[in-house]
Amino acid sequence: MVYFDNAATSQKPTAVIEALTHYYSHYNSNIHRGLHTLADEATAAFEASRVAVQQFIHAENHEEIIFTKGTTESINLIAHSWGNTFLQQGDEIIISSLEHHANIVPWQLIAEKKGAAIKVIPIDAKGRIDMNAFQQLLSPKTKMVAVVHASNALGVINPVEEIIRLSHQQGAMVLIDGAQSAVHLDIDVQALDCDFFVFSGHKIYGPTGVGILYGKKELLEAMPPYQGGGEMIKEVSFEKSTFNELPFKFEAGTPNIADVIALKSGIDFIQNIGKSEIRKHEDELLEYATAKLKDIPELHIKGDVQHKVSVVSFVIDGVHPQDLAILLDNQGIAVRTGHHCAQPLMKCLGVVGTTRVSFAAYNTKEEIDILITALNKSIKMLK
Ligand code: 7TS
Repeated sequence: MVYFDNAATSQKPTAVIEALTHYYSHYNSNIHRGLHTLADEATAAFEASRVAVQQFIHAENHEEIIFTKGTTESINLIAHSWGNTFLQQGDEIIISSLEHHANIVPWQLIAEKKGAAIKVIPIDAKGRIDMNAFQQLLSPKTKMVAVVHASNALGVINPVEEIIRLSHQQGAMVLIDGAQSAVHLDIDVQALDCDFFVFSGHKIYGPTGVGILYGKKELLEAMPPYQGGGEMIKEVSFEKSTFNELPFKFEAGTPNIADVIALKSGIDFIQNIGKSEIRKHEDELLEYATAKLKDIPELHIKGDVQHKVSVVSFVIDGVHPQDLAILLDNQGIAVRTGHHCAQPLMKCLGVVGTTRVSFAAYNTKEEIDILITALNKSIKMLK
């Protein structure tokens, strides 16, 4: 089995699986509200995960880390809570052509409700953002710039530092979708100075069902709760409720305790090897795979740029990605094919979909050799 679908979700280190089992076997309990030993233990582990995430992205305060169920929910929370409060008729939201549907649809929903407009930054044929066009789009009407850090479909890394700087000059907020970057790149939200940074635990070797929303404290404090219920209140009467402080204001109900706790083991896995070591390894795999893929005459890489994370996306003349995926699967190779939840991007690139190969820390060059052999065999069968 060769697993090259890491951009969709990574496999889980043993320590992550054991952290889940250990929690359920030894200290399963609800958190923040029990006055007993198990509840204290679970609460401490849950909050330790928050601190681990804070350090992972170098946030100033642990209150700025909100646990959600994924990148998708994090963006929906911001679009709903921030958007309902701060967007007005005629305001503009800028996104890029590279966005995952999760960073398009929530903005469409709130834009429609508030009478705001969405503007889209174009890209060139290699998937690079057109920074001149971006500057043309930016105006005092721009209230939010929501862009992906690294494209899930192509791997292309966006110049987010420059995007943030230019957006702030116009007084716009910036949300960075870090779903693909958090695992590969060093993230320092204070140095970036982004207003929001969102990502998913399951793509950084953690369990599914945990997402992270980082927001600057003063912004989160100015935003109303997303959902109401337990945990997020200070006092409730039938007439009126007052809300808990950060981060609990945004974490209504019993959270995903086990998965949040186990996320820390995923982060520890990355930190123990070292992000730069992992990146060095992944870059080698990327370079090796890119060179080998380019040897196949009818294969064309999409997003073939220098500055990218370990994702290679390609099309093959006369071969439908779906047919290819089935043949590769029969040979024990997991790749992703299709539009990668980025239909507008596929349209910009003029393709129906691509075949995407994405690498993680545990992949090897031998596995790439297996892929290349299988690809050549499959192309022969399909042509
Ligand atoms: N943003 C980006 C850039 C993503 O890659 C994904 C998931 C999401 C948002 C949504 O994350 P979720 O955890 O809330 O689902 N990307 C992919 C992918 O490329 N293949 O499967 C999921």
